[in-house]
Amino acid sequence: MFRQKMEKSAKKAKSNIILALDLPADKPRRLLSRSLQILNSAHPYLCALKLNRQAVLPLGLFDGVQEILSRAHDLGLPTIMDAKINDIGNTNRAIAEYYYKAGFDAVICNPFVGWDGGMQPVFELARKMECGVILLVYMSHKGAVEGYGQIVQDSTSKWLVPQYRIFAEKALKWNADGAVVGATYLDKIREIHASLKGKVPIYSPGVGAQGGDAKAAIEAGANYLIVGRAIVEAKNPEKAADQIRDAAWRSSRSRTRKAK
Ligand code: 3DU
Repeated sequence: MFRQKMEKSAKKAKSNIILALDLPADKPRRLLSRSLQILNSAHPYLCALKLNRQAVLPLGLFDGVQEILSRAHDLGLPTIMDAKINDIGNTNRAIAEYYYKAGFDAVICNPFVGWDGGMQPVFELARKMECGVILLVYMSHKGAVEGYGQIVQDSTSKWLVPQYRIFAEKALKWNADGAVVGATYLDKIREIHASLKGKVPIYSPGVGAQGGDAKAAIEAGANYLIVGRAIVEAKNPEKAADQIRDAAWRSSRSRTRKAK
């Protein structure tokens, strides 16, 4: 359901840009009105909206966040909660349920906790509620190598492999709706894209403020780009969203043509 919603939305808007609506700390009322302002101006160039705890903490999940979610849904944009859920199954399930019930179409989770008593309850709930689960596979920041990039012994095969390879395999095995791979690591996008065999779409954060390039990330294999500060903190968020959308959409069109 969620995957199809995303595909439909991207096709309609001719955009694979997901807005990360992360604003610098401010008074909740000002945060809410600025968030709605940016969403209202940039929405024609977006395929989805992502919030994280930076927004939920000051605005409240069943308070200010509701206004943003209902506006996004009125505009036809699927919504993603970047919760990076990372606890025992019972807690994970409760957290995911709050977000889904609040109106989020998908949550981002950390596969590090494993399946049994970890992620299984979240996937079961997601299927029941027809919502999505996106897994972190390789994050965009410098220190990602210390966790996602470390060489570990696979618990099943006993082989030494990079952690992110195992996470990519889990994304396939668990039938995740997306895999997050930083736009700042093009070689990782290429490698993970190959191991996902086109069965799990890649969501790439890190374009702009973190140094990643939209065109290069799409050419490497990303399906969607998660963009925050390059839009939100631009003088003209609408124009910034349009420019990034244009570069990314052209590259994804040419990738599709090459693949045919
Ligand atoms: O760097 P930006 O301002 O474009 O924001 C990127 C967003 O994506 C931000 O919400 C952050 O929490 C999220 N994100 C990453 O940056 C890196 C990841 O690996 C996963 C999510």
